[in-house]
Amino acid sequence: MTGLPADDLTLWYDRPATDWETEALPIGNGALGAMVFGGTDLEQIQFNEKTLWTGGPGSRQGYDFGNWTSPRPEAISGVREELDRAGRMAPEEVAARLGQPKSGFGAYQTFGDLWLDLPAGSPADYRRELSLREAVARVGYTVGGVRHTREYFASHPGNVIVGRISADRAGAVSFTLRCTSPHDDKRVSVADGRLTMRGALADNGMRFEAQVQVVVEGGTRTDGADRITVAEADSVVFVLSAGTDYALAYPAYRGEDPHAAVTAAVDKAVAQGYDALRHSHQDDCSALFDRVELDLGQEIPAVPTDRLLSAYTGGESAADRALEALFFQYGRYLLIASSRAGSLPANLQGIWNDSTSPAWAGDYHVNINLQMNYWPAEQANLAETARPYDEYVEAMMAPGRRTAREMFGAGGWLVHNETNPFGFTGVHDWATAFWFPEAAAWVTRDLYDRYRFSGDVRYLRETAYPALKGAAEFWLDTLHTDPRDGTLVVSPSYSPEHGDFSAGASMSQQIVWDLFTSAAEAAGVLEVDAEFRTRVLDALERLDPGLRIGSWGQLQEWKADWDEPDNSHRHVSHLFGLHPGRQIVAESPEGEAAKVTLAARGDGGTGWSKAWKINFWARLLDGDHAHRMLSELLTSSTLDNLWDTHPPFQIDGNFGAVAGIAEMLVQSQHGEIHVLPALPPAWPTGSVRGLRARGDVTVDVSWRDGAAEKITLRAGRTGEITIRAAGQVHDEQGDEVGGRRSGDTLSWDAEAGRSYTIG
Ligand code: FUC
Repeated sequence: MTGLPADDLTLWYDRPATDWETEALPIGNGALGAMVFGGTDLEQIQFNEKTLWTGGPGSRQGYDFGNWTSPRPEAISGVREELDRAGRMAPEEVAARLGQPKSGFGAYQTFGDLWLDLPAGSPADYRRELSLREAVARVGYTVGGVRHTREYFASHPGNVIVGRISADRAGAVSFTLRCTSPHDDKRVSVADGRLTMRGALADNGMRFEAQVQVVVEGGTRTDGADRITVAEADSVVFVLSAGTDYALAYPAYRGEDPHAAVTAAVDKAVAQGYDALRHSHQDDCSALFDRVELDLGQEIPAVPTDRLLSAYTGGESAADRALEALFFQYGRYLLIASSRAGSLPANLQGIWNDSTSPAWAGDYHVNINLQMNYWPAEQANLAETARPYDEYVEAMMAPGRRTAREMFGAGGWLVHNETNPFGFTGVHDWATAFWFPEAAAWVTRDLYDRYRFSGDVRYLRETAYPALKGAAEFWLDTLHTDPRDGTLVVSPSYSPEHGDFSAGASMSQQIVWDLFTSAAEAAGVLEVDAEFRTRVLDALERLDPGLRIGSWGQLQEWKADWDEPDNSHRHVSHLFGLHPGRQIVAESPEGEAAKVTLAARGDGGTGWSKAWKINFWARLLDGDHAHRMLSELLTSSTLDNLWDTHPPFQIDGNFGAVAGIAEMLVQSQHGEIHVLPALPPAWPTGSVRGLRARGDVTVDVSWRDGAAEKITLRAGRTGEITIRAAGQVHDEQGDEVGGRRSGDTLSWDAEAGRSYTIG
């Protein structure tokens, strides 16, 4: 119907959205985001600019980066001594000693809404869609024999949101465009078809500005005081850009007034014209999105996406495969749309937020959520989308050093449980979520992992290593000798959002193990800091590794065996070493214990928790259970617009699921490439092209009846590749390459730019 393009990578619906969270469709370019409703007499386009935040320096509440507002010289050592003595402490008791009320943390803000008041009519043949390949949202319907079409996209090269309103009859486009915002201190003005909304947030004085230029073809345009009316045009294009005076720069976090940049973006886009903008947008998105193709044997039925979702059971139908493949590619689309160089990383809602007080402030939780957002970046061949994460981590080091010094008297840097765009590296006083000094170690080991994927030594030297080294220095200064057994432990230590405080909770230990392992490797690769490397390796030897098998065969969450078999807490923190870490190997005693733990925790949880469990089961080489978790996520934690829900909407589950699916198909965390490590029976036949493995290798594989048919590896750099596979390796000419076999792995010397087939 409707003459609008359809393929299996399009979300579509047969009625307008009425609900922002569950129905509207997201577009974005990393800095700007919008949610399209597709109404027929009133169109709503809610929009965001990623840096518009209350809080931080200048906040009315007062802001000190979460650092203690008065010194507490013995506070941490006092808790440590108490833990040495008593073994455990209630979180409330620790929070009373180490926490403090949050002040000036702020929240991510909606920017505003663009409205199109349209002529009333009785629409027929309605269709609203989001094409992932084109990164375009469309609305189409017929009124009185005239087909009306609207098309929206968010251009990264142009830093604008573009809309085109058209009809298949000349002179049939009429509407009034206006802009609203919940922020009080603002002015709206109109001149020469350009609407400007400008103001400053009452809380922190952050300046913001949006401009929308309306360009008509045919008909008339009339500028009102705060709106623009178009009558009887053939088609209309609008171009919107927005910005703030935020800058990711400690300590003031302010830069230039946004007026000049917003004006320039809109002027330039208008001068380019619609077709040029659309082409450059398509080139930009295709260059990222088209790198990966996933075929699970899907056949997309001709039903709207909400019905595809409600019919989904995770069974054997080709329609279920279609939803899974769509969900995978949608996650990739969302990462491209919410994380591009030049802005902040994707927050808890990516970039999309219609509120002035979103859940958890729409912030950057670093006890898993921000990290999860970036799990797919490398594996799903979108490395560029992780630049904002890298820059954000780098920018956290300056405030994090101050927190390390003032709270712990330590060198290096840290960040706790959650943070904002203003370097909040200290604490608050929510007892079960205020203490997580391991977060810096976790985010920096992610940077090192990025190096493991790309092999880019310059990135390692300039970006990953300084952050890694600073995080390691903090822990070298801060680890505590456990009087019970002489091992080095984190103390006070708290397994995220669960149980009591203790010394040496498993996640704390596993994160520090990963950090030290990565830091020592990195110093070795770079041939720098020999003395530091020796200190790290010595500490690693004394470190309690956080891997204990408990009384019921479980991997223990704490150093003492406190786990309860009927506990189903959503955080399975003590499996960090299994995923995203690399400390736990499947089919080892710890791997088996991880299975016992996971089975006890069950398949429930919030959206992100289910997404994590896809990754866990994939790493345990249990494709069936990994697939079951994907099904759980789709049947009970996915909204009609295929957004993940905690509830409410939280984007980490979308990204965690992409990573999980990738983990089912290709793994490489243990120094060898493992193709189809966790292929579920539900996916007997299929293919994937373009997944990435560590060592700068791109993997294509097709499979039939559950077994690999053809594996092709493309080497990005010259060096040894090791794969766990039977058979031999051949080059593009079909000649056998001298492979070295060791057990079930095969290694050979690959040359940059060449492809190799295995079989
Ligand atoms: C962590 C989780 C919650 C939620 C929040 C944003 O604290 O435990 O479930 O995802 O982050």
